[in-house]
Amino acid sequence: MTALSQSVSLDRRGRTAVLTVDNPPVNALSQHVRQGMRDGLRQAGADGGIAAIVVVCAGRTFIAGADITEFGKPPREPGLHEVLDLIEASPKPVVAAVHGTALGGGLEVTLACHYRIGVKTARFGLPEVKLGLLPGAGGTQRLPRVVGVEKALQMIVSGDPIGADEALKHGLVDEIVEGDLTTAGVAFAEKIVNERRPLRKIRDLDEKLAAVRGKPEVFATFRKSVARQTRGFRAPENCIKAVEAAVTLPFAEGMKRERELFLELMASPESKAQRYFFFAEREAAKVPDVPADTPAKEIRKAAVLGAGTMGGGIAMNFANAGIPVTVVEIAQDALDRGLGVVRKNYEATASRGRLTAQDVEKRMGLIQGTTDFGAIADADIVVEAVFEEMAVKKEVFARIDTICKADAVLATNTSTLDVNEIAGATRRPESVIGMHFFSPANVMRLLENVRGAKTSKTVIATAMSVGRRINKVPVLVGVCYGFVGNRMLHQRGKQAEKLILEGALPHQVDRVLYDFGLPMGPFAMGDLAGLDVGWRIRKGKGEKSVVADRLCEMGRFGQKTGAGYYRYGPDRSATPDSEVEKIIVDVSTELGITRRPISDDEILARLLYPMVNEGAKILDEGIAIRASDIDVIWVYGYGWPVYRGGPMFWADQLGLKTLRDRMLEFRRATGDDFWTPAPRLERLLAEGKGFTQS
Ligand code: T1G
Ligand code: NAD
Repeated sequence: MTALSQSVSLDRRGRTAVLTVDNPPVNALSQHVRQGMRDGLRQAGADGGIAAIVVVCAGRTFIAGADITEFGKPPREPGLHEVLDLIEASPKPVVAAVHGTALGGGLEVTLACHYRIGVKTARFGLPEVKLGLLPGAGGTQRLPRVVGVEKALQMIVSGDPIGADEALKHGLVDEIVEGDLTTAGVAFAEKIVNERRPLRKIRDLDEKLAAVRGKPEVFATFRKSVARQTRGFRAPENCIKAVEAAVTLPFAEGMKRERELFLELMASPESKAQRYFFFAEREAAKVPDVPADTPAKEIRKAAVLGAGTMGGGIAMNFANAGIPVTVVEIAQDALDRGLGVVRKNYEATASRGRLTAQDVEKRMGLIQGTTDFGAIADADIVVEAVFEEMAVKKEVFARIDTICKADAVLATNTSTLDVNEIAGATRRPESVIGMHFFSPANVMRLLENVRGAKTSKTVIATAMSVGRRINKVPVLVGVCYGFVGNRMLHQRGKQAEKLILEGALPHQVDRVLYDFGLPMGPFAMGDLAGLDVGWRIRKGKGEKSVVADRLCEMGRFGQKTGAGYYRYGPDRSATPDSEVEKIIVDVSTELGITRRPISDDEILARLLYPMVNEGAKILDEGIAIRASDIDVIWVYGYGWPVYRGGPMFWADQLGLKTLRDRMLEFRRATGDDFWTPAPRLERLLAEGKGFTQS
């Protein structure tokens, strides 16, 4: 075995050279990997005793792409294109042997090889679009030549990987192998040599491109089919253009076009944001004082208290992960209603072909309903989702404290109440943590885990790991009113109401945020969640929101009553309602406010700047560990467009001076301390730093 660089070695098995990449954790194509591969290909190429070459990886996966940490830095030789050209031009067959994931530049390496084999569990994908990029090393030119244009478009624009069986079906791999992969790779290479099989260069294939040449409707139809989910993203269109170039241009020119489109994206603010977010999401999993090797409790059995809007969805998450879950309700009818909603949700998913009838029964089989609290005695984790009233919560926690086993994790899904006070209702506050799911709980990926003053590290580690196991993105936050997401949302809500009293209208305010890239604005969101939820909380706290209160007094709770800020049709389409506009104008008059035209720019600043400013306070109070966690919360919990990174990253791109100065302008205009910049904002500005730059 010859070491060619710190991460690549060359070995010889009979007449086959084995090039092994070993660059933990995911064999990214760092400079030393590219250099080692180049040198290995040259050596094996020049060695008369070698008839074939196998490329294989050590560790848990095949090459998972270019090294994202090298992006934005000066390029270092050799480039990936040089390595791939060496592979494809090799006079000896080169076979890629894949396990784990062959992603991005990793899949492009296999596409430059003459043959590809993989293990049954291997996955193949081009996820570059998720980084705001496109496959920049021939993926957009070679993949359609193998799997066809439609399949290539689907894989490249979704960025989602396919499994080995599907890869075999589409000709992306030549064989699925078992046993030791290197041995299987060498055997396959020997077979190729012995059978004098041709050196298949994908660049020379044209049949699947010809099938689409002169049919631009294929691309038009595809563009239409992805328009909704790619709204605001820059990369998908460049991906489509690159595949179009594969169909309309000779290979070498197609590669040039791919390069132009790639470099355009690499320089774009959207890709910068999405690359930032890739690492932000991975950082969010790390809790500085809870080391990664902190033992987490094994969760074999779960329980959920309350089968209402949230309880049912939370139970589905456990069942979806194969974890048996007991759902406890106070009354049989409430239980039947709640489990009925769960079954309806599963059947709706099955009707869309995303689950089989067997899957539905299997998951329903994992969910046991009861009104007997005793049934949760052996649960490893209990998630409470009962009414949002402190007295009810404390009664429930005192009760489960006497029932649950000593090392059970006791979690509350409260969205506003003090987790420490709830924990205080037990004799084991160290076992209590907030697990704040977002509605609909079986869909929204965000999970705000709320660390109480006494929550133990094992309980934190357990909540973080079970969060990932039920396919959520867990972020650890501290105890305060509304935690991170809702606390920032609350600041935005205050301005939204002021804006419609001063002259804007709900649909104008909502359009500004929709155009910015959010799924909906504050008024449409209120109608979706139900205006009565906030109304009950405000009444409980003696607070007022004049227009919203007036709508609720009229029974206009939003979508659930067919009218709120908007009027809703049978298909739930929203229409601005002149009756609401009249109420708003009347309230302005009653409050002595002279209405004025308000620009979209002012609306955007007044909605988003207070959120960022509140984010700064949250960081100063240590409620969030890092600014990028706030961004992960907003992207996964509130649909903040990932191509803008998140509110804190966005503020950095906007410039903290711009933000601070505009806030001071608003403060001068209103005399309202609401617009006072947070100390952290002023401090970072003075230090010339940003929220997300350390
Ligand atoms: N470059 C650098 N670091 C990477 C990396 C990469 N491509 N992929 C992962 N890491 C780090 C990650 O930050 C984390 O670090 C650790 O590895 C484990 O990752 C020319 C331009 C492979 C499915 O987009 O999807 O090729 O936090 O926690 O859950 O066309 O990582 O431990 O310090 O995610 O098991 C295209 C990205 C690049 C794939 C494994 N490739 N990676 O998931 O582990 S662009 C991708 C993943 C490209 C070419 C273009 C996943 C994974 P740390 P992890 P995991
Ligand atoms: P909900 O009113 O829809 O459901 C609450 C359920 O709890 C009811 O079915 C009720 O019968 C049951 N219940 C009440 N007391 C009980 C008891 N002692 N034991 C067992 N069951 C009992 O309320 P929801 O919207 O599902 O909210 C539940 C919790 O989740 C609240 O704390 C809320 O703040 C929080 N939350 C709600 C949302 C949301 O969007 N609705 C989002 C995040 C968090």
